[in-house]
Amino acid sequence: MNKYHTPFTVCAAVVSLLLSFPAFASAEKEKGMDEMWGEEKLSTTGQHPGLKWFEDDKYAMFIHWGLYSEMGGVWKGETYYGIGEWIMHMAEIPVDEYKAYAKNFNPDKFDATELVKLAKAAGMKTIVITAKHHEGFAMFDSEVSDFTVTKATPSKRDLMKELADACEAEGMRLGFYYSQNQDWTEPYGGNYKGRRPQGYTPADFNIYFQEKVVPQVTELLTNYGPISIIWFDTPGGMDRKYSAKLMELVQKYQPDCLVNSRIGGGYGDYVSLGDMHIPAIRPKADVWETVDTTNNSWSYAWYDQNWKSPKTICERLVRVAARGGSYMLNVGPKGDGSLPENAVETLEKSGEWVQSHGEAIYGTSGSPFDQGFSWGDLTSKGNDLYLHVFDWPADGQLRLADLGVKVTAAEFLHDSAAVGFTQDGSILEVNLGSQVGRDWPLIPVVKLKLYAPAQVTEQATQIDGLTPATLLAKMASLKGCKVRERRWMEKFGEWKHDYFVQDWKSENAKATWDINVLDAGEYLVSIEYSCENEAAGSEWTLTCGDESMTFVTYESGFDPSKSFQPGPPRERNFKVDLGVLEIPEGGLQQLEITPRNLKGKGIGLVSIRLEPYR
Ligand code: FHN
Repeated sequence: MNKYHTPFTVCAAVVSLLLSFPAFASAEKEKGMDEMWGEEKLSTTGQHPGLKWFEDDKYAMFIHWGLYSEMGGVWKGETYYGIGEWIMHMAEIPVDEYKAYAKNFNPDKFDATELVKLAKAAGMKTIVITAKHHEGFAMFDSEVSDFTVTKATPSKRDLMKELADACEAEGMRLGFYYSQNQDWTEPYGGNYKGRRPQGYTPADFNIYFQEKVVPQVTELLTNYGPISIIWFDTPGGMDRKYSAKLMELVQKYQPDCLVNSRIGGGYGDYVSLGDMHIPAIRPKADVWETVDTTNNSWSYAWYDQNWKSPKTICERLVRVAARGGSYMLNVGPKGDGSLPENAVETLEKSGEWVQSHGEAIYGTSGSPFDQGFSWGDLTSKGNDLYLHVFDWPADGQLRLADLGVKVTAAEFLHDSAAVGFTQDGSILEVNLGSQVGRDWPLIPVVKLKLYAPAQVTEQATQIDGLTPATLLAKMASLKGCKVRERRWMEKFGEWKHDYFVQDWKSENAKATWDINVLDAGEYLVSIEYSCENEAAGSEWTLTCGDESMTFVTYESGFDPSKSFQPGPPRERNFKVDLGVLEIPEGGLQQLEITPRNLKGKGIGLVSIRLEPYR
């Protein structure tokens, strides 16, 4: 065996192992992780009174902490790359050995108050922690299981109680993550990793549910004071009667508590998008959140040094708030309860920005524009608009299309220094000036004061002549082709998402974007696409008014995600510069792509980028 295992070898081994057990072979087809999310349309979204605080607070801490944290990505001296809390699955750890490992769990460096204070310093208003993850181990005292921190580890500390007390003392909201479907160490639990008992049928899930889930969720709802969120996960395949029962428990014991959509069955108070999904366009759900990681893995993994910078964290928070959502950022303590230094530093540093720019985050309503900009994004509150500048534009100028209302003043939020602007007809120009010679916050924010709330009626992508613009697949009108969502993992458990136009039926097919040209002129056009072998050599025409350009597309090859997920392989995305296109006139126009000589089903077109060409 190699020293290091990739998820590919591990998954392949697990699948064949599962198939070697008759019970698994017939009844338990392996599901993709995204199939397990159980995303469904909610009927109850927007009705729970608790959604007011949820939407206002915007920012929460997620914590993945369990036995897997003590392993830190290593089993018997071997490193398993991927999300750490899945190590039992990746390393095929036998159930007995996994359970016995609990004796090594010693949270002697866990200080609940310190953790809550860190969340506060980061600007977070709620903590949601894994009370029980898929491994089945309870981080709390439970009467119905021996596989708990209080009974199976030497420490015997009820860690959830310690956290609940610290949250109460510090005025922090508390939520519990509970894996209601998957339980890898329970013989009747979802995706049990051992051999099912003689005579097992899938209906026996009911035994696990009634004897473990119902009592444990009840314990969490009754023994730890007020709970703000019960965060369920991976319901995929679970009958909706179980989701209904869980909802009933929450309503009975803690009616103020919110429940996320991963309870399954179409229940829940708000939608949790797919992991790590920062949506480029405002999602359809009324109330939603994105859950994200500080590095790659949710739980601690010794090798994972891919820490998001403080600025990246703030940008992702702003992007989510700008699209009207809430952001929950995860940290993974080590088994001893201490946090990796980078996680602490990054949260403290990003927290300084969040605290000093709270006015532009908390209680905001998102951007009046459905999509963000390459230079940054917007949030709004009442008559005020906040321009979050991620990338200082080359000549210090920003240009925005019609806000529908007069701007009365503009200033930097951090020091109230006035910012120059002109509002001529329908175009607003904001003059940030030079970036040089001043001490800027991580993300400078311009506060625009308006006479009334902005009334944006035009959502066409703005081509401003100053900064690059991206035309996304999801914004296109389509004829003879389709838009699809695609999710893939770049590493095991690390999700990416995009939308792409595909299945071009004939040379009459076309994808058309409305664009709002604020500055006519020359633009460098590039596209991002994937292309399978049979479509290689297709020719395409891109047209805007009387101007057009022609290009050919080549095979883009496969990415490695087929190693981690069941299902067909995914083509890699290519980014290619096509050349310079003249857009001779300002105002509302259309840009369209059509096949000129179609091979196979053509490309998967992700986006078109227009960059001012000077
Ligand atoms: O399988 C889990 C994973 O371990 C992690 O807890 C994430 C967090 O959203 N949820 C599931 C996968 O989506």
